[in-house]
Amino acid sequence: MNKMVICCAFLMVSFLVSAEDGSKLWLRGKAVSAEVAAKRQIVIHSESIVVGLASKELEQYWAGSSVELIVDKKLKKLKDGYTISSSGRGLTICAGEEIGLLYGAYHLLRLQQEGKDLQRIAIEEIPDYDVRMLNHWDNLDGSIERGYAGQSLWKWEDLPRTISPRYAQYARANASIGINATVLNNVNASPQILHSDYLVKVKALADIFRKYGIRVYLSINFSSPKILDGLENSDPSNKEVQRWWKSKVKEIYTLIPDFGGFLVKANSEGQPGPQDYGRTHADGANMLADALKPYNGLVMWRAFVYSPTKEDRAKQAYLEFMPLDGQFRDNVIIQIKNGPVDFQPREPFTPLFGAMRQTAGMVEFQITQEYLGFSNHLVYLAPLFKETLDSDTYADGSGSTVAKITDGTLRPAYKTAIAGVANIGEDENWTGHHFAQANWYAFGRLAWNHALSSEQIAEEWLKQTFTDEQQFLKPMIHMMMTSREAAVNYMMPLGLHHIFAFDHHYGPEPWGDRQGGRPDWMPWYYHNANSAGLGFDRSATGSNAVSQYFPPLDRIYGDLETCPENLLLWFHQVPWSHKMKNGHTMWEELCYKYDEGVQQVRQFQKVWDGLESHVDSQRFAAVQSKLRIQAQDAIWWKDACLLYFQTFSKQPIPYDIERPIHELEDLKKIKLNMSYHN
Ligand code: BDP
Repeated sequence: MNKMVICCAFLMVSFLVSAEDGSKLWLRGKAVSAEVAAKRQIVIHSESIVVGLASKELEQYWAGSSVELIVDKKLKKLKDGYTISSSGRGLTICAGEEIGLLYGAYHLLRLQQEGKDLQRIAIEEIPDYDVRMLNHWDNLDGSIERGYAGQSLWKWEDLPRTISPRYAQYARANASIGINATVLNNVNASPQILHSDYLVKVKALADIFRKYGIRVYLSINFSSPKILDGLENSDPSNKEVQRWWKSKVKEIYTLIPDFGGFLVKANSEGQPGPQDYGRTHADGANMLADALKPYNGLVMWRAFVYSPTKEDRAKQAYLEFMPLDGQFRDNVIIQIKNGPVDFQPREPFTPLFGAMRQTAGMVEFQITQEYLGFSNHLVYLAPLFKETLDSDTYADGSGSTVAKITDGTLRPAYKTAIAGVANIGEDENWTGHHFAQANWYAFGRLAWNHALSSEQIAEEWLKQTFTDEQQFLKPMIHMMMTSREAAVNYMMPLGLHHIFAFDHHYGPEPWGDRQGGRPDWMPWYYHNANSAGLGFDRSATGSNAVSQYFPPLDRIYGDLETCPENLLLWFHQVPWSHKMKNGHTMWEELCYKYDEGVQQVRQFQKVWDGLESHVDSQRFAAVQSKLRIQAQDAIWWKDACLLYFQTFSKQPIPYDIERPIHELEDLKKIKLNMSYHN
């Protein structure tokens, strides 16, 4: 070998060693040496696979003292949680259910990874929600609706025979943060998922996930009986249809004894549902609930229903579901998007939370960034999740937060649940953007404990995923913590919403219009810009959506003077000259907010570049490049929205902020070639 070849080989090897594609997520513990392992014991008293896994994780990665893992079925109050305590001899993890031991093991490993003091430990962890679930919007052809991290992880063609190693890696990552349920397929569901050929594939996945405490659920198409088996209709009051579902459910449970249940999008955006037959959502949900009940299965019935009527879209879920309160079986949970329109950068909470007193409700968040820059923008979503969970509904007086309404504290429930629409695909780094992994992580952590602060979760994640060096952590926690507000600023400040480009939802299109298209899919429906002002009047003089909120929120939101300024244009059509609290006019404030958003992203770039020495070169370059896209997009958003709204406000952009660098007419010509899927 000549010198050149040796040198190249050496470079190759060192590249491979340092190659960092992000595939390890936050699970980067180093395997302990035989010497360290010999000094301590991991003691278990069970043959079960889950307990075996807990012990294996500790054997491999735990560098501390001995650990004993004990299941005590009497510890019911822990649910699937655990305690960890220390004594002279070492540590003990106790749980009421076997899976609790695995969660406890991951907790210990997390503390170790974070460099926490492990000498004296007294931990008790009880999860806030029973069902902590991901919703995959994955189609059977491998595409993902609103997926920005490549194709689906599920290789339906190859299942059940070929098992990708990523299935177990996925399950392990979820278990490490307490996620215990997964809906495998898109809410816009193909009936085929219930075909026997597919159910054996689903079983293969369920068999892998079970070891990690994860139950599989499926989205179903309400017309399945008719489409799959040629029944005359899929009317829930038709006895044959009821029988069909009962026998389908039996078939599923024979294959998958711990199957979780169904997620249903019915009579929404063109999906079939009970209303096709003059029946109600309750009729449809109850039919499925009755079929699932003997197996303790659940129905997650989505409240995301709206139709192009004269009624404000933001009011429709409430109008549809309130009259049905009390009519649902106890194993039905109404799955409600955090905001009343649709996963926007900022929305108030959906007023159905708290209003339904006799029906279980759960929050649905979107982890995939359909409306937040796809996998191109660094937007840390824990503050958005917390904003909803901590919102006071005032349903039972002050302190009735969305979290307390949904976690069983204020509304007894057969099972409590929370869902997040997954941002996971087959990309090496799972989520497209390295920092989008933090949103998967944050969802899991908050589903377990909604009282955790966004800062704490960011810090945990950064320490495990990158490094615990303070010079890195401090600026990066700050960047993550401000990133959601930055996105709101450069996209839709002051309560603006849904002014996205049609269909794919990437980039601005406040001027957007489609001949003959549904008004409630058009930006003008939401921003109502005209010479008088900007915003949607949802006060008593407008759509009166404010009346769906409990006092005093109805009054607070309904009055221009008391409405929080970050929701002003959500609830009011505001004159351009309206004086804001800081003395700016609404128009000036809009300009400053857009500018602030752009400046924030430019600052993110500077901070990241300055941290190069703390990050491996591969992830450094990847994030740097994404931040460049984000900065360009932020300017695009600002120019598009300000130049367009200026045609109504007819006022100058304040002279102390950056001037637009685009022409409005050029921006209007941009048509991104993006499909709905991927
Ligand atoms: C919207 C998405 C659409 C989903 C829908 C839903 O644009 O792709 O099918 O939500 O949640 O935001 O059903």
